[in-house]
Amino acid sequence: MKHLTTNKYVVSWIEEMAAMTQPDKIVWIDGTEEQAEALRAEACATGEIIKLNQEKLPNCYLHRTAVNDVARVEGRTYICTEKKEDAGNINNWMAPAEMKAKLFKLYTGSMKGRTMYVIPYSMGVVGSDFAKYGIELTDSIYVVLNMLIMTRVGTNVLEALGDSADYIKGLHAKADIDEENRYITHFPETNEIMSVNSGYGGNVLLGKKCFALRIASYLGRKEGWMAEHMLILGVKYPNGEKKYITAAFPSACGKTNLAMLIPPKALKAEGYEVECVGDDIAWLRVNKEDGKLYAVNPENGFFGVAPGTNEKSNPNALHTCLRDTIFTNVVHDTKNNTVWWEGLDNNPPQPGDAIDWKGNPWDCTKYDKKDKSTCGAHPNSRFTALAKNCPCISPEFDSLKGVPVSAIVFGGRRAKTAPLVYQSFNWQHGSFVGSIMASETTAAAAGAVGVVRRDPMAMRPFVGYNMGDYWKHWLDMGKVIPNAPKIFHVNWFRTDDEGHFIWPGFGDNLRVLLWILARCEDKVDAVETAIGYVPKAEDINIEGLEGVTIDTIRDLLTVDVPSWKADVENIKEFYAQVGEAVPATMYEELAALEARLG
Ligand code: GTP
Ligand code: SPV
Ligand code: MN
Repeated sequence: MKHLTTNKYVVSWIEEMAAMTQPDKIVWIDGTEEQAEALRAEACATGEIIKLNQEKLPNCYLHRTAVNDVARVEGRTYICTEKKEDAGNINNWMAPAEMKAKLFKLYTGSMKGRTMYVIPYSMGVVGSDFAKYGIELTDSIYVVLNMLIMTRVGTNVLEALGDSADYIKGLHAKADIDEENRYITHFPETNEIMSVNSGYGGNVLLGKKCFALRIASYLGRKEGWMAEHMLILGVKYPNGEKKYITAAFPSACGKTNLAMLIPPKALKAEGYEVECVGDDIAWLRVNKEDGKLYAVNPENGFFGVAPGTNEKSNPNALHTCLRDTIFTNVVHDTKNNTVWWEGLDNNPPQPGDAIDWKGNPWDCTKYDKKDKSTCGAHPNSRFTALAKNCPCISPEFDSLKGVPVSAIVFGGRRAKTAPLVYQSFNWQHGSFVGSIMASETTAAAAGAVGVVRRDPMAMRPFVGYNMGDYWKHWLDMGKVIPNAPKIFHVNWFRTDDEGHFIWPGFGDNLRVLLWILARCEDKVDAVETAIGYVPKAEDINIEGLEGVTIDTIRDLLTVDVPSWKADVENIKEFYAQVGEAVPATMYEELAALEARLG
């Protein structure tokens, strides 16, 4: 076997993994277009992917996963540290030796008759201070093609790594796609990720949630930086000035949509623009020169939710995935050889011309909004698309030092309780606001949908160590950022008594972002409430907004004291569950909130 590197740590690890999985051959991924094209052709020949209409959707493909394998599996995701308390009560834990013994059985011989692909990749711009390197071994061409979009892949990564042992080892084997033996496991103390029996997104694209959040959050605490489930966007003012915001919302709660928003007409006319730096993950470091927190997006593409994406809700995302895209689990329109999903438009492919996400003929006339089993596209179907194809991608996307963050925004999907927007009193209180975040669950993870659960900093499924220690890291970071961002909380999802969203959302969310940025510069007043600073209703610009009056805004901004009191009780239970590692400061903030609520 000829390896693309002489790095002895890399070579010996690959040989060890190959001895266990026993592939027929090993192929290095070099990042060239020729190799990618050959792999696409091979995957088309086996039916693993379908080549779509190349006139309408150049270089686009469709893939369907196994029916039992359509989302992240939190119940089968493990943090394997030597001591259980280092993983904490919120993560699943198993001792490394025990987990490895279990995995050894599942991996042994799993690649017989298959090819093992070796993917050298970088999270962040190769050679930048932020960048971290990884190698993923996989027996899935689909994974290779996705990684080529989502990360920076190629021989330059190996050159940058040199002889160093400082890289993240990732092993993925499809095995039998057996849910009973599916494991997504992390060994933060030895920089290893091992995934088996899945072929879906976040379970197998190991650079994403496994590395850039779970392992990176662990490294961030050790090294004094942060890895967060956050979008990064820039707001360009009519005078040309730019301000950057990061926002943490749980899975399928609006990061991609906010990151690429198109300003409403009235604001566009004034000259406002929004630029996207990232839609899912932010790595944050303190800049020594100006003492501000700087953010980079370590990814190279978007793995975005398809359903609901349309010309009105998110035209930028739609245009991003018109070329060089892999669609997963959407409807195949066989007449046009294109794709469709719920919420794209009102012209679904007709019976006879439509194949659903499971690969069966689909009858759109039988579609019933309330019955998920009638969907053509899976609710968690996705597009994998290149960031550079996004019409509003920021010129700072490839920046080596990142962008300075003015505001950090937390947000969840909550029908009641959380107002449209509020500002925390300071960093410490803001960290507390993050720790008590709650949101209704979505199709992004296996399990029930629509159940409110606490999802601190939108990181509940992604913290690679003890949740309480993670909160302590947040509090500690506040002490070492001289010019720290201000921290806010938003909720686009408040509903009326009939269950309709009150706030129009999407592009109109810019109206809220402008209030947030005005607060960061002390340009606007606010009302102090028990939970934080809330806008004066007249300070949210509603010019040109149909159906929304100042009374609607007042309603959206109310702090409902009884429901907050009920929430406090639920927070106490959650803190008890997180356990001993919860910093005393968080309990002080909780007591202070309770006192202010009266
Ligand atoms: P992950 O990729 O899973 O981390 O999710 P994400 O946070 O990027 O979610 P995304 O932007 O893809 O949003 C998913 C869902 O939220 C879709 O169903 C959207 O239609 C809906 N959504 C996004 N923004 C808004 C909004 O402002 N208002 C309302 N009502 N729905 C929204
Ligand atoms: C999420 O679930 O938050 C995602 C999709 O962004 S996945 O990559 O599958 O985790
Ligand atoms: Mn995500």
